Amino acid sequence: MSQFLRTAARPIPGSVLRSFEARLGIVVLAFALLFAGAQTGFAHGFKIGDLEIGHPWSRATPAGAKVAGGYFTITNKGSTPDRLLSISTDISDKAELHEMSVKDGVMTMRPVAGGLEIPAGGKVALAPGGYHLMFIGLKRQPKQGETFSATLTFEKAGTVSVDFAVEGMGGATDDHAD
Ligand SMILES: [Cu+2]
Repeated sequence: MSQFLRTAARPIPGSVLRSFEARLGIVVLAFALLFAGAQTGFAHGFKIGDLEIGHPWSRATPAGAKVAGGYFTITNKGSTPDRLLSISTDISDKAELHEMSVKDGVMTMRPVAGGLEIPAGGKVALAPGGYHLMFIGLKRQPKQGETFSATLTFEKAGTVSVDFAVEGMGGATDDHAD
C-alpha cells in the first residue's frame, strides 16, 4: 500500500505517463481516500487564511427545544492572533458565543464579550462545559446524521462557511438547561 502511494505521489512526467499508470494512480488515490475516511470516522474540517476549523458538531434536540449547542476547534497556524467575532446560521434566529463555567458549585453561562481570541500558533476548543456556540430560537430541530451550515466571521481571516454535523442527543443535560 505505502509503495503504491509513494509511486502515485511522484510528479507526473508530462505526456510520458501511460494510461495504465494513470488508471492505477486513480484507483490507488480512491482507495487511500476511503481508507482515510474509515480511519478518522468522518471527521471534517475547514480552512480560512491561517485558521483551521476542526469538526464542527451539534446535537440533536428534543421536540420543542429552542436552543442547541455548537462545538469545534480553531487552530491558528499564523503568527498573529485572530478573533472569532460573530456567527450566523439559517437554523436559528441568532447564534451567540457563550462561556460556561462552574463557580462555587453553580454552573453559569454567559455571552463572551468582544469575541473569542485565538492566539498566534494556538488552539481553542469549543466543547460541552466550556466555550460553545448557542443557536437560539431554533427554526427546526437538528436531527442526528444531518448537517446544517453556519457562517463564522473572524476579525482578520474573514468569513468562512462551515457544516455542523449533528450527533446524538446523549448527555444533553450538560448544556443549555435553561
Ligand atoms: Cu450557551
